[in-house]
Formats: sequence, C-alpha cells, structure tokens
Amino acid sequence: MLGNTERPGGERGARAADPDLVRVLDDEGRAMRKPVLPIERRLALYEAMVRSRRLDERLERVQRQGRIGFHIGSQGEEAAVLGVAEALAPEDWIAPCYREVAALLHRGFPLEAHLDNVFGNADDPNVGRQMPVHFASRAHRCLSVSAPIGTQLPHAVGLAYAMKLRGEHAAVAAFFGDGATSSQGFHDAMTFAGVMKVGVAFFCRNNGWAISLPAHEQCAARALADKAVGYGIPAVRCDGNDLLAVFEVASRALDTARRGGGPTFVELLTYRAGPHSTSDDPTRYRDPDEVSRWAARDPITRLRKHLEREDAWDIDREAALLARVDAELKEAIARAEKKPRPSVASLFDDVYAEPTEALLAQKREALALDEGGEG
Ligand SMILES: Cc1ncc(C[n+]2csc(CCOP(=O)(O)OP(=O)(O)O)c2C)c(N)n1
Ligand SMILES: [Mg+2]
Repeated sequence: MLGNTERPGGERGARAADPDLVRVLDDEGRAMRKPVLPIERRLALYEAMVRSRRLDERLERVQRQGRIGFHIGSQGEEAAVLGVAEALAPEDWIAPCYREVAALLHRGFPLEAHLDNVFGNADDPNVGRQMPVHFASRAHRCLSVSAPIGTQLPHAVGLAYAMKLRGEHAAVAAFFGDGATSSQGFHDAMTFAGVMKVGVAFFCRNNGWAISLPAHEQCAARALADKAVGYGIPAVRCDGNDLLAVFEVASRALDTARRGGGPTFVELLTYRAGPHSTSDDPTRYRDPDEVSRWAARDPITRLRKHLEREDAWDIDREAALLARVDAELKEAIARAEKKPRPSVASLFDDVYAEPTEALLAQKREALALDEGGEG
C-alpha cells in the first residue's frame, strides 16, 4: 500500500487503478492491448534503455573516482525519455532539460562526442564551457541544455512559433521536470503556446522530486496535468515507466503539433531512481521504502518481462547485450579520457567577433603563465 503522504507526485499517479493514466504494459510486462510499436523497435528501444542505464552507472563511478567533475543521470526515467525520442520525426526539434541525453544518442549523436563533453576535452562540442552532460547539437536538432530551470520552455515555444511563421511542419519536444512547472518559464511558455497554438509537445517528467523537494510539497494540484487546463492546453497523463504507452502518447502529441493542431501537455509519471546528480545524497531525505517500491516498477525490467513473454528475449541475449554495451562504453570512455584538454588560448575564442585590446592583453598574460607552467 502507498502511504498517504505520497501525493500528488509520481507515487500516486502511477497506480494501475488510476483511470486517467495511459498504460499499455501492466507492472508485470503484460500487454493490456496490442502495442503500436513493432516488436523490432521494442527490441531496439530495450537495448537503448539498457545502454543509457549502464552509461549512467559507469559515469557515476568515474565521477567518484575523481576522473570527471560532475554527472547527472536518468536512471528510472529511460522509458520517459526514449519513448518520446522514438516518436520524433527527423525534422522535429528537442528542447531538453538535462536528463535526455539518451534521446540525442537515439538520433545518432555520437557517444564519443557526448563523452568529449563529459570529460571537457579538446574535442568537446561545447569547448569545455559547459558543465558535463550539458549537451547540444544543431545537426541533430537539439537545443543546448539550459541549466536554469524552465528556461528551455520559452526557447521551445519561440522555435515552434518561428517554424509556424515560416510554414514549416515540424514539432518541438520540450522536456522538463515536475519542479520546472513552478517556474516563470513554464508559465510564459504555456501561456504563449496556448494562445498562439504553436506546435510544441510539453513532456513533463514527473519523477516525484525536485532535488530534495517532493512533488506534493511543491504543488497542491491533484495532478500536474491539471495545470494545463488553465492555459487552454489539452493534457494527457501517461505511465512514464511504460515505454509502449509513452511512445503512443508522444506520437499523438507530436503529430498534432506537426499538423498545426497546437500544443499538448503530457505528464509522464516516473521516478528518479538515482540521486539528483553526483552532488546529491538522496539517503538524507528519501524513504528507502519508496525507492524499493519504485524499483519494482523499473521501466527496463518491465519491458524485459514483456519481451520475454513475447519470446523475443532471454537470458543469453541479455548477457550478450550487457557484454557488448559494457565493452563499447569502456572503450569510448577510455578514448575520451585520453584526449588533451582544450587549449588555454581557446578560452578567448568566441567572446567577441573582434577581440578587444583588454581581452588580447589578458590572453597574452594567460598564455605566458601557461608556458611558465602556472596555467
Ligand atoms: C532557476 C533555478 N533554480 C534552481 C536551480 C537548481 N536546480 C537544479 S535542478 C533543480 C530541480 C529541478 O527539478 P525538476 O524540475 O523536477 O527536474 P528533475 O531534476 O527532477 O528532473 C533545481 C532546483 C536551477 N538550476 N535553476
Ligand atoms: Mg523532478
């Protein structure tokens, strides 16, 4: 049974008895109706979810060993991220929060480029100027991670509005957490999107926590989806640990956005299984029973059980997948770690189109210190 203190975050919302909740798989991985996603894609997505989990686990250890400064993962939220990623069309954009790197990798962003950012090396696409796991790729139509909470949401609606003005038929998938629904950016973006009917699908990963603040202490609404009503935006609540349900709900929301039907708010009920980031210790504020209840609803285990029921997966395939993924990650991490750091001179690039005298003087000073071994 669930404690009555667990309102209205992920805990209450993801109960099977909740009539509002879109689900395809039950907790044991039984399909309650025929899934839309074909079996080969279910298998590919299962592999992507496992890869994402193993990457997070490995990078958390690498951070603890002092080899990187910071890591932020998406353990427990893989279905919420990858179910949406699978529903995206190539021309759609992603306006990410910070837990959606698996969506970018799913689009073909190289793992190596991601790890170059994580290590902040000379090949880092962000030239060492962002924190680790602050990814971006114009080529893959993914905006830069915008660390101040909720600030990606006005960017997302601005982008969608620009596409509307240009007559382009693509959607923007905006990701954010439960905590972000209390931000100014959320209010601005939802107001604008509702009035201007722009093609954004708002994917709220309600993982129950905003660092140490539980969702029910942040918001007194029955469900975060109820917030959308006030903005005139249709809302759907979906079991965010059910990959097949997330895919179906996301496909509809993105399709509506692409066809000029305006925004949808999707509340994905899930759980942040790990720490907020490597700078956090959730054992100081979280009930271990809550963590174990959610472990029993893990999105990866659920999909694996489903695939086993379909005779599409077994213990040998699992072992082969883990061996393949672990070898890939180990090798890619070793490569990124060996690369040189960005040069000191690169610190002064991209500050002004024409560098000022003062900046050039600082650059000379920094280079002299660097040569002297003090840089
Ligand atoms: C404006 C602002 N305030 C505070 C922070 C510090 N901060 C980083 S993440 C976070 C919690 C966000 O929670 P939520 O939106 O639920 O996303 P989650 O981390 O759970 O995915 C906070 C308060 C910040 N980055 N920006
Ligand atoms: Mg949260």
